[in-house]
Amino acid sequence: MTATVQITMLGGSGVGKTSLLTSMYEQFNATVGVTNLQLTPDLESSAILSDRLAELKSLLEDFEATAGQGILKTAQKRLFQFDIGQSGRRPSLSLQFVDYLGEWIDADATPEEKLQVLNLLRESRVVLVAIDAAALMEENRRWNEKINRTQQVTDLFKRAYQGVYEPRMVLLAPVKCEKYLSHEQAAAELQETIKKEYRSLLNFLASGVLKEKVAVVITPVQTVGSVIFSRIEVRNREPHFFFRKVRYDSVYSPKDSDQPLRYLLRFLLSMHYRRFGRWLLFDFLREWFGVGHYLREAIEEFARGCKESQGFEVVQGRELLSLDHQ
Ligand SMILES: Nc1nc2c(ncn2[C@@H]2O[C@H](COP(=O)(O)OP(=O)(O)OP(=O)(O)O)[C@@H](O)[C@H]2O)c(=O)[nH]1
Ligand SMILES: [Mg+2]
Repeated sequence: MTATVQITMLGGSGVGKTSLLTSMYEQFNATVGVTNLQLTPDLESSAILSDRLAELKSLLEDFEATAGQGILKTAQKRLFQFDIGQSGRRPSLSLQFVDYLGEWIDADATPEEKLQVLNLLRESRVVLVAIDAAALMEENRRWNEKINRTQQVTDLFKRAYQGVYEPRMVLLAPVKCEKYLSHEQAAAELQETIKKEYRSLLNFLASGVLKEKVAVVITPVQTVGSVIFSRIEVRNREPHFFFRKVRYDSVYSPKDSDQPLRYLLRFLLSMHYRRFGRWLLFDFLREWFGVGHYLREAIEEFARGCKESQGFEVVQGRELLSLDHQ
């Protein structure tokens, strides 16, 4: 039996959701390959993500980091499916990443579009909130609300997470953060700013039953890597964020894009292990030992590679990421 879990990429238009998913996809094999697991994308997902990857690899020396510039703008909601299981066996878990159009949470989105996002959040086991770090950090946070829509993201969670029964994970993933991870002090500043700007969301997730049910992790990712924030140009009151390559011949070199994937798999496999364990105990005890063993090993392997410093932090719900707590 294959269990399916849904994962939503959340964030305003152009913050970097599709790029984040692309750079995670690129890391799948390197991250999972060291375990006894295999991750297999469906053919359409791998074809589309390979195209996005090619675009990320061919960014210009000086480019504007907005939807439709650099990489193709997401034109419709898409599901990317990846099956995961013991190498050579039938997959036991299927991951479905949902990538939607950031415009759906814009002020002028239709009620139907907003409702779709709300339903996605309700149904998703894991939510990756892509946060445009340049909009968050530059010019005294002046553009943060406009681009990251922090308040709206918070309100969406408040509505979606009423009556949450099963464990969830929220990954706050600052992207476009090359400049802010250049040294330890800058990384700490990024981390603090996130906690400050998302305080209302974090407080909500730490309230009542949610505290035990929701794991929250901050995982900064450089989905391009070899570029740095350059300037903001304002035209017709709209900000345009520009980045440039560190050197004219710099090549695409994403950093830490394996991290959200590691945390995500650590959480999902721990949950899968606990759930699987309950019903398998009756019948397939012998097989379970085999299955249980490879899952345990994989979870421990992912945990070993999870970063917890230089901007990374498990804000709450550490027990949901481990097998010690049953
Ligand atoms: N410097 C830098 N630029 C990035 C990074 N991630 C994304 N970008 C740029 O931001 C642009 C928009 O990224 P997308 O991934 O399309 O954003 P999105 O959130 O999927 O946008 P919609 O699909 O329109 O909602 C890309 O064309 C890249 O040029 C990053 O980590 N660093
Ligand atoms: Mg997109």
